[in-house]
Amino acid sequence: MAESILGTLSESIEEKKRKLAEKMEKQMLKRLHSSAYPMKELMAFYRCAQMEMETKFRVLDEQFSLTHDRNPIESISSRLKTLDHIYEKAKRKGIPLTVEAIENGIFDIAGVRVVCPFEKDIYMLRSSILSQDDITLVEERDYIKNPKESGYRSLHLILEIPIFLQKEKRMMKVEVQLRTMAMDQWASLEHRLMYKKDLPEDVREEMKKKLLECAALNRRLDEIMQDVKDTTDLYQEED
Ligand code: 0O2
Repeated sequence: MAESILGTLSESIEEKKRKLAEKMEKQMLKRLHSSAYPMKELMAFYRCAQMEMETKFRVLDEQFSLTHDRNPIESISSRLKTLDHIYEKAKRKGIPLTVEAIENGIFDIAGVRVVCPFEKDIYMLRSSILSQDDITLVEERDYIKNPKESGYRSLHLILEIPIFLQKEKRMMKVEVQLRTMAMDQWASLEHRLMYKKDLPEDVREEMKKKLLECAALNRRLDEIMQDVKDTTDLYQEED
């Protein structure tokens, strides 16, 4: 009897705690939304940083194409994380929902994706961008040399870049993902096929295996393409 009363009591305490946590989270979100201007301003700064970063890569592409008669960049795309995704990530990482904590704790709010024909283009662009004196490397994850368990490959750089405002210079972080066309094809399809799909566990595992197989094929494709390029380049140089 006493045990069941205690049990019910602790359940109701847990329920109260959960409701309080929910209430606090709602209040924090409300505060963040009501501080709409600082958050809007931060997002505008990220948009500017994203534009600056895109331009840097476009300039490198233009200049390289002049000297090498081909483009090292196939495409560039950008995205800003939505507020919902920012809040979700902040919650997952235990980051307080304040504008300052979000800026200091989430580095991929602005993202630029650069797709290259060949793997060597990725590392050439990496060293070109890092040699620019207004760029600082904050973090690097080389999922090409060390692919993720899923098979995902790309080079991720968190770069700090200045934006020049009316009366100040502000340093902003941008995540740059560099990939080959094969890596991009795999990542886009894998994301579309697996993301938020409610698959039975055995089917999910089976599909993961197949996607890993595709990743290995894609990797081989990149190797062969690079080899064909390097070989044909040798003949071109001899002409
Ligand atoms: P979106 O819409 O591309 O922005 P976290 O963000 O915490 O999950 P972390 O450690 O901050 O991860 O960064 P990580 O894992 O180095 O890189 C995250 C981003 O890389 C993802 O962003 C994807 O763009 C991409 N990525 C990483 N792993 C995979 C994968 O297995 N498959 C695919 N298709 N993409 C991957 P977001 O925020 O998840 O999405």
